[in-house]
Amino acid sequence: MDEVSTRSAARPAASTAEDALKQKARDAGTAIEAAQQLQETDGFHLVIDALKLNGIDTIFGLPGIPITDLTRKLQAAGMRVISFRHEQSAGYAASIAGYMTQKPGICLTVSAPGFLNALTALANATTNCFPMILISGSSEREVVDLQQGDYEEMDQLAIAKPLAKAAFRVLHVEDIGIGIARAIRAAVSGRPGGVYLDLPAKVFPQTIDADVGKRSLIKVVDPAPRQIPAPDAVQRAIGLLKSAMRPLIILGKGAAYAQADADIRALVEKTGIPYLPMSMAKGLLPDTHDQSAAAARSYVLPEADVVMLIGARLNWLLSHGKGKTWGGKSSKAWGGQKFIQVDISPQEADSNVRIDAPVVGDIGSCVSALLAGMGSNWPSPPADWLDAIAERRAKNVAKMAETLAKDPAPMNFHSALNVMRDIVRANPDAILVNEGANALDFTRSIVDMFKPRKRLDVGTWGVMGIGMGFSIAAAVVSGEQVIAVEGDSAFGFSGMEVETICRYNLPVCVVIMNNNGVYRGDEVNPTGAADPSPLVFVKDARYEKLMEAFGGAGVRATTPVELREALEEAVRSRKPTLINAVIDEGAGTESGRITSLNPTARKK
Ligand code: ADP
Ligand code: TZD
Ligand code: MG
Repeated sequence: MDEVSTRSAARPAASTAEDALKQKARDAGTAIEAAQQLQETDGFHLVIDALKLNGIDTIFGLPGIPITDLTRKLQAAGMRVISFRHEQSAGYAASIAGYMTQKPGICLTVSAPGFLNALTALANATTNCFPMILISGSSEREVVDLQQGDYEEMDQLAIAKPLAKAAFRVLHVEDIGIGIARAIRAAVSGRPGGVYLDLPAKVFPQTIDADVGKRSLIKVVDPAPRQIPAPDAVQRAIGLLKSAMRPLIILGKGAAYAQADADIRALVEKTGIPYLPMSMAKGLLPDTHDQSAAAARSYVLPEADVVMLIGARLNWLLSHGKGKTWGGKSSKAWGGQKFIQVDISPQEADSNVRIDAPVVGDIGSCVSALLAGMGSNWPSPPADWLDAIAERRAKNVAKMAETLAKDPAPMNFHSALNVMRDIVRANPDAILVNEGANALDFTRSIVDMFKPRKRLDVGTWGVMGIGMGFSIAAAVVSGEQVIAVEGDSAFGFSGMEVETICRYNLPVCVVIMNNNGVYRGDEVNPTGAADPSPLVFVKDARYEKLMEAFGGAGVRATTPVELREALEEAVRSRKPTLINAVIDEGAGTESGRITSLNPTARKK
């Protein structure tokens, strides 16, 4: 349908009064005036109105054909438009905004290359169950489909489909409302994920009668409906948990996402069961909680007899629920545990090992049903189990304290992160973004979190490049201080966004754990030729000058004292800051904690 017929089809019969107005406007000379008099709207405005109607107030994107004017008009309409230097960062920002707020984070890009740049973030959002909508402008369908070589030609919908939870395209202005409603529902209902919405250039300037346009918009009612678990499933889970001699609870980022913080804490405390937080579930209960078994992880996983997973998948991060980590005799053998899995996705159960008691529903509803079903006198777990954990925990904590107390020169991960740990304890509302290998693993194990959803990291894929996008979104969405602990390699993936941080004057302090390379900085080219090892970077790189280049504060810190001072000042001033923390280049290990997954490292 071409534009003219679309418009005439959508428009109600003109009244005589309208005809008169139209004539008058024509007489006045311009078509624009005629349109104004008739109160038409267009695709640009309907996209904006549809988003606003659904409570979307922030857009992460990067302008260009065909969405330049949309970014401008979004801002003019009072929305926050955060404009990035690379679409991948905008995409990561949108996805983590979605995780933090339970509203789909919106990323807006141009066609083909801009779309592709954001696609990694969309796929990562789907993988991590973050609700996000990637809206990309696209070229002329007729030309794209005949492959006639349009400007930035690409069949974006087809490419996005396998990487997104859902993908939609709007071809007519009157379908914008439906398109956005479907995208929102797909992103946030059930298991959240990344959704693609394709908006061809032609749709934006298409006009439609303003009233008709308004009526075409949908305010989505109950976008993420509660999913109540079946009572028998709840009873089955309670029965199994009650039979346990060595029970364990594992909290995942799905539990953090669900924002059922008080009930989750009540469940853990009422049962007295030790728990392990997955990386982004740290802080759901304070890491210093009595029942945290994090410091005894390698003891509790193989020893537990009944494990309740709440919003955590038995993927590689949990060694697939089997093998030696779980006390199995060989690398793929079941360790004998019985599993309860609380998850919104019915397909998640049995993905890796048998789930004896799946509880399917949203975590808020499931946890409150479990709490209700447990009644008031739940017996606490056997004392020998709790005592054994407490003993391991105390031993490991003491060992770690000893390591942290050392002050080697040059600084290592431990002595630097000992400072970070103090700063985060003193600022529990600050949001910690974290990526790298050693820089990630050491931070996760050393830096305690005290509040829910304060730790944002590389997630299910262990992807590098989330750093600045996550930091920017976290600061924009929450207004809180953000501290990004970055490997020097990890930082490089999104480093140019320090300009974005300065431009929006965000309270982000980037701390680069600078060990001159990927995992460590002391590798050499075995041939002796001039090219450096593929794993190392320029020695003593002055990353702090990058932040200074855009007006932020840059500090080079070579000792824990200097690092502490710089961090305290960053938090006090809330100024964009980059601290180049110089770490011993020989301090790290290959692949950090996941060396066993690295095929060549095992040969060594
Ligand atoms: P982690 O990496 O922390 O172990 P995962 O990303 O593997 O966590 O698992 C998160 C799980 O949480 C997913 O299986 C997802 O379906 C589930 N989930 C996400 N949101 C909810 C929710 N609101 N209610 C129930 N389950 C949820
Ligand atoms: N590319 C992407 C997108 N994600 C990845 N995870 C990798 C490459 C591989 N990779 C890791 O898994 S960690 C890492 C890379 C390149 C960087 C490690 O170096 P770092 O951290 O400087 O960030 P440490 O502290 O030196 O270990
Ligand atoms: Mg490094």
